[in-house]
Amino acid sequence: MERVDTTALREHYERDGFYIHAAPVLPPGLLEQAARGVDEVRDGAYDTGEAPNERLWNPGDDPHALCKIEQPQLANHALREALCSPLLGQLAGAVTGARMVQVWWVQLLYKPGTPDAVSTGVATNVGWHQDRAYWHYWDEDSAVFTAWLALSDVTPDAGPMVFVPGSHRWGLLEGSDFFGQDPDAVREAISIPEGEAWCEAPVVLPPGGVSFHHRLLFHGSYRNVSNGPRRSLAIHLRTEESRVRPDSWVARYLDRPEICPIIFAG
Ligand SMILES: O=C(O)CCC(=O)C(=O)O
Repeated sequence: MERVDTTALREHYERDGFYIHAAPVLPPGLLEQAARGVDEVRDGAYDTGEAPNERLWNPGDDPHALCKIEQPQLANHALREALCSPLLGQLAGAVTGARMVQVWWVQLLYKPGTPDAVSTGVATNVGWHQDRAYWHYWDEDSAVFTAWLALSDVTPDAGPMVFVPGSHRWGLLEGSDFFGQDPDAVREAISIPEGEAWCEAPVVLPPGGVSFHHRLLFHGSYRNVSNGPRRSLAIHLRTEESRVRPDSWVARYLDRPEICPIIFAG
């Protein structure tokens, strides 16, 4: 396994609110199976016999629209295996300095290539948001964060995630809008603190590359204008410094290690 310079990673993550590991964390065979797994789950084929938690796109819906599926690893063996990549766990431990890191939720995000979007009229942006704005079921200071795993080549024209470096230090602000399709309007509704600047850093990744981002970091993504789909998993993680509300819908999966594996134990 690759050696990880934990100090440098952590400094980078704490300073910018994210860290990008632009080299595959999965071996080629598993990468190929996981990419196929994304397509199968999107098509409604579940090799585990279990359905995902929720799907916001179904076969027969507009093929140009963003496809978001909750807990896809319930439905696919290769996606379960991908979550357990030892390097993914090691990096997650390194960026946070945690003793333990566990997967608590996964979102499949399939953003079709729409080079001709003017004629299709479909918007597939992900609006600017802070993840924490949606995560009320975790106690206030819980150390929850995200690893975003690319399962296709996320080139600059493929609608990569875009981070706003340093915005994790602005606190939790009003205005997050994951489904907002007008990036300028969403940004204008956010009160950027005095003396801070809004800068955008696209996260270009090869297949198998991964980025980690802080729960308060503003991020979103523009349209995929390439010719192929952008396949990814947003893998939501927690450290030992987190407490979930026991009655929440998230808590019910935490005791299933094949769905919410512990990927790092330092
Ligand atoms: O895939 C995207 O463009 C956005 C994903 C996201 O919001 C996240 O991983 O927190």
